[in-house]
Amino acid sequence: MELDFFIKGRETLFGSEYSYQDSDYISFGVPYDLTSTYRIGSRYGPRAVREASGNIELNSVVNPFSSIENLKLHDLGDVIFCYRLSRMLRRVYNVVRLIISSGKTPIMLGGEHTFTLPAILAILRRTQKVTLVILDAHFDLRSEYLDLKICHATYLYHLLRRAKSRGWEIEVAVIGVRAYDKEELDNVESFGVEYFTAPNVVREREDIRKRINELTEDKMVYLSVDVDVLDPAYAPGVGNPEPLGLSLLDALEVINSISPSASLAGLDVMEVSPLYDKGESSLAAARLLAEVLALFSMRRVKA
Ligand SMILES: [Mn+2]
Repeated sequence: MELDFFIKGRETLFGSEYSYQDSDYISFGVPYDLTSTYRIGSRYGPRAVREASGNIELNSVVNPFSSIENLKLHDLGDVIFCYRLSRMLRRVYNVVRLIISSGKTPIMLGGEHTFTLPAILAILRRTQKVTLVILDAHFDLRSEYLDLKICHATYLYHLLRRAKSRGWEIEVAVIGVRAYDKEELDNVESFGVEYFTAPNVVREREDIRKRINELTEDKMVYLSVDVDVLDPAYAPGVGNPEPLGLSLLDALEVINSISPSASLAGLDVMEVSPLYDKGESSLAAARLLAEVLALFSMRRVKA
């Protein structure tokens, strides 16, 4: 149609225009934040990250010879909102199930961190094992929080409990953590969660790089980034900002140390809450996504 020459369509992640069929990566947003306890507003995260992603260059800053210009990505749009969390969890589970059953890699834009639970359950149901690399200021390992069982502060607890009860193999490393309570530390112990605090990431750079590399060697890796892993100086627009966090470069260094032999089972970038800043957090999330995708697509070509 002649109008197509003049009109830009719907905003997609990185302006991608590939069809679903032609794509390796499928992105979708989850505009839901009803269990947020502090700064509500991550429902606007997907939209803000899409907008930011359309306004940065597609080269990789960290790996200068790679780019996501030709990344085969299709952006589905957002999961249809409904109030009831259980139904929303089910929707995300089904979206991820359908994406992976068509042989493609899901990319989820949050939305609250809660939705990492159904995303990984969908993957585990298919693969029975996964290595989880989580960047987060928090463990999210409470068994319940403020009278809610499933919420942004408890998703990892319920994921690990279900995985264990079904006999699925799940290895977990939480990186950049710096805010937790006693129950969570007990759960870290009982679930065997490996973790590196934010000060450790800076002080023991080489050791941590080595350990992440080892941990992910030949593994199916799911990477979950809660943007609050970054210091509020870099990303003030998140649900639960925590001082003393990572810089964007620290975070990218950690991600870069994922073994080249790992394959990417899925990826999410959660908790961007754009009402609390002037776009810094969405830009940080978009840049992070671009770097991760550049890294893995470079590897995909090599493989
Ligand atoms: Mn968090």
